Amino acid sequence: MLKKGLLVSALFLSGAFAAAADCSFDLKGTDAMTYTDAAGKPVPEIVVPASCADFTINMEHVGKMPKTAMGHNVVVAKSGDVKAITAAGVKAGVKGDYLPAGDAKIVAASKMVGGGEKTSVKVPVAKIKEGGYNFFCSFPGHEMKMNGKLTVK
Ligand SMILES: [Cu+2]
Repeated sequence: MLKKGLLVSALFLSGAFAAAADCSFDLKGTDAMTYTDAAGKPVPEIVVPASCADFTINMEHVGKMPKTAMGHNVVVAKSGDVKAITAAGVKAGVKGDYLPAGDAKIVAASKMVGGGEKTSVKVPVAKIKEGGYNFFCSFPGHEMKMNGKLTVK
């Protein structure tokens, strides 16, 4: 009885961990104005499994610079809307996380963080299923380097 119970909980736990891994991605932000994966490699694209209801992008700022100088966030929007969002974001300033408040073009956005801080953003997969979406940092000038494709497969 005890053995069977342990096996069932082991299976349940491994299933739960696998699901969590599939529907999330761990991104790092650096003082060099880049996003990297856990291994420190560039992230030109994040593939989102179509089976996920929500997809979470976790972002850890592994640098040391403050939010005011090298802040990073993760914003999701249609590729064609990125420039308009970052342009409007400059006006919002660091207090507004360099994002226009209430802009319908923003599908999802994390808060802006500085070195040593973490944040995350939950993306409703149904909203990005049609394709053509990107993830990027809205800190002024960062989108040039901190920008990748978000592809549902
Ligand atoms: Cu940034």
